[in-house]
Amino acid sequence: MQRDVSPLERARTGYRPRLPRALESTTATGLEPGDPTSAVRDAEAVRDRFPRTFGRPTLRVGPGATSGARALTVGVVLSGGQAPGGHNVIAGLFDAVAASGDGARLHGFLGGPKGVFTGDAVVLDAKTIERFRNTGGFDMIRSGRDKIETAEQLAACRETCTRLALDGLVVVGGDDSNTNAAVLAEHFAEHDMATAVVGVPKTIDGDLKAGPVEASFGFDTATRVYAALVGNICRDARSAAKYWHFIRLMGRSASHVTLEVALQTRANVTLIGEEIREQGATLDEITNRVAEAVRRRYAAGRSYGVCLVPEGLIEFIPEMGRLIAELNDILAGAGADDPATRLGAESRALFEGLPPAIREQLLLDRDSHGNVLVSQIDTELLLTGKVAQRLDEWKRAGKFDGSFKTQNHFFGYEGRCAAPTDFDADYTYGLGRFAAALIAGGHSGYMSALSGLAADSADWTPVGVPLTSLMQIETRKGKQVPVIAKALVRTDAEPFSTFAAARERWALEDEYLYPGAIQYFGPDEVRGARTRTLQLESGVRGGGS
Ligand code: FBP
Repeated sequence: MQRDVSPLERARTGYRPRLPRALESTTATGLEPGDPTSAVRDAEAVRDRFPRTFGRPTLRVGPGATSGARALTVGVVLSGGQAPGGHNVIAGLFDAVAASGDGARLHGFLGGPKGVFTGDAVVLDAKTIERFRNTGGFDMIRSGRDKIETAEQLAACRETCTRLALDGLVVVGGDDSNTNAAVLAEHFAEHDMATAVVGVPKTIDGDLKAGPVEASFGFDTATRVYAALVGNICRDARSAAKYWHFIRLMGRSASHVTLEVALQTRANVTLIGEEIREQGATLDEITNRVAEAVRRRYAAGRSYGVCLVPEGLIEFIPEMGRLIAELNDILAGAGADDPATRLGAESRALFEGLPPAIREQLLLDRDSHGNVLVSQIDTELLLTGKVAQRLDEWKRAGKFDGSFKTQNHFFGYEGRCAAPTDFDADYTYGLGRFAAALIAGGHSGYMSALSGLAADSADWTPVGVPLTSLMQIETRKGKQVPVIAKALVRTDAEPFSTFAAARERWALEDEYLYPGAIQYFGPDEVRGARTRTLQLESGVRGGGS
């Protein structure tokens, strides 16, 4: 039965994503190698782990070169958290695969990486793809957070790809999932498999970027959803003039989402985890900073405000970060009945001083990559509790005589499945098309990337980026392993400096911007605006969003 769709969804499925000129010839695109690559850091150790796929050159579309099109059979898997545009990666891939010749086929693995090792897949046909063009969500084939790591799982993936005679497997995921893709590419190379493994950079967190990979898809749409909501809250705060709103924003171990939303809305106080780590600021110091902003605004006649908190803040506070790292190692080991008893003295004292709810949340199961689930930790509540305590102390000392009434929010899931903006719709469609070109050329262990994203989409440059070139060694589950490096907010880069130069003013005055809802129709400069982060990183200054 045909499902009912909203008028917007119906209108939006008719949108035709704009392709970079370089990709107009679909899979017949020939690719030319650049210089060999290394790794972000720890090159020798990364080479040892990836002897067959390390050091490959980047690939760019060459003038007139063709790769010799043949009918392709490809599999695609969506991995990790949802991000707007996933369906368009599949649509771009589908169109390129379908154009490669009669008998071409696209398999969609169901429920994330587990679908690959259990061989759970469906053939994606034109009718299915049509229904999902330009829609948000990953519900076409769903996602999952399983990791492909054991020898059995790797062998099962090999078996699946051989059985389906895949020319390529496209892994759409974040840093951890693309690390998985690199492992799979190396394993397939070791076994002389014909399946090329290609990654696509996905995550609303915005922390999968390096060199030619300028942004992960989904960041644009998700931050616009959050900014619209935060803008509305800023206006409510100013209208009612009685609440401080504390808003935790998704982004896991990076504060890009929070920084972007601050730049789009000019909320009064924004905490950036990376700066806090650099400063070595303690929870007590952070509490003082926020309480001081409350006190100063009250003195200026404003007993309201908006404070943005990155969900990963807790890991950036040095003493909390140490505590979480210790807990991660303890929980990764077997038979920890009461993990708190195994903490070192300093961490144990800190742990015991935390509110019971936070203690429980810190002990929740880790994800399959060994990460703490920061989305489950109510950091904004921890902070409002501490700030309220501090203001009470100041009241008793005669330093503050105002009121501090709070509202707490957590924005994350609200933005991950929104219909992609024009930017994300175009970007993801192009990434899917280019992934097919990499497969047609037999290039395994590559990430599909489009560069020059601040420019018009017709001018974007496709680049094949070796996955190993994005790697470094990190400790995971107590072991040293090569992983794709997370790009954190850089306090010496333009997006942060722009924010830092204005934050004193934003804290005291009401300079709020109200970005409003995402526009899918209307003037180009509204529909096609780039995030402030992308603009500032690309050297475009000035203007609000
Ligand atoms: P990815 O890194 O997999 O894209 O996930 C992003 C994210 O939305 C984080 O911002 C958040 O902490 C996490 O997923 C939540 O995970 P879950 O969906 O499993 O609750």
